[in-house]
Amino acid sequence: MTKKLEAAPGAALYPALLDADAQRQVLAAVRAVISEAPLFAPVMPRTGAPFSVRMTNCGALGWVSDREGYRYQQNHPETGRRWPPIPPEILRVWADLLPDAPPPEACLVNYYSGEAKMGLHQDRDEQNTGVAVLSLSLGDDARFRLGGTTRGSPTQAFRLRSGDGFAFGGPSRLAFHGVDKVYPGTSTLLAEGGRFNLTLRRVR
Ligand code: MD3
Ligand code: FE
Repeated sequence: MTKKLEAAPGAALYPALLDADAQRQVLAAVRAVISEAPLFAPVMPRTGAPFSVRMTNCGALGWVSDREGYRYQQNHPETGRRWPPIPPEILRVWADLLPDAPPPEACLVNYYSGEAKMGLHQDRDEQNTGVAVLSLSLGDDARFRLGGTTRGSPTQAFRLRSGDGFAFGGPSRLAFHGVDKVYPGTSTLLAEGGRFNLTLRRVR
């Protein structure tokens, strides 16, 4: 039923994975997470330079970045409270696409305003890179860039739309990737505009 495109070895794009109703349900769940665990403004290790995205997390572990470094931790950096659980609507998507994987421990929520972007990087703060990462996009379109496992390798660009899913396993799990830009005004899902990206991961 769900269309699946092999973007690269181990990288599967699921265009329009979530229909409009499912997007609204997942968005409502994300809003509830943010009300418990507010978006925070991460900064780069050492320099303290701000990210242009704001973030929060749900799940047993959340990814944070501050002057001390990048890491997973059990508590919100500002409230000190545990992250809220991953909502069932979001866990269901993981179980549907990755039926053989153990449940995710971390769900990073990134919010991109109109000007936000994310430079090319690898996700390697997880001890367990044998399980795929699952990304869900909500709101305005974005230009997503996917490279290979070395910084110099050629890259491909994909336009990610609200409701799209993308799973990165196998050799793509350690691929360089980033978000070049968002396209403001391309979705009406978020009243405030911009884009949410949810990234579900196994950490340990
Ligand atoms: C490929 N987020 O949070 S999602 C991140 O749209 C991150 O917010 C971007 O990169 C975003 O680390 C990209 C797509 C994505 C997420 C994780 C990956 C691609 C990936 C992990 C490994 C390889
Ligand atoms: Fe990443």
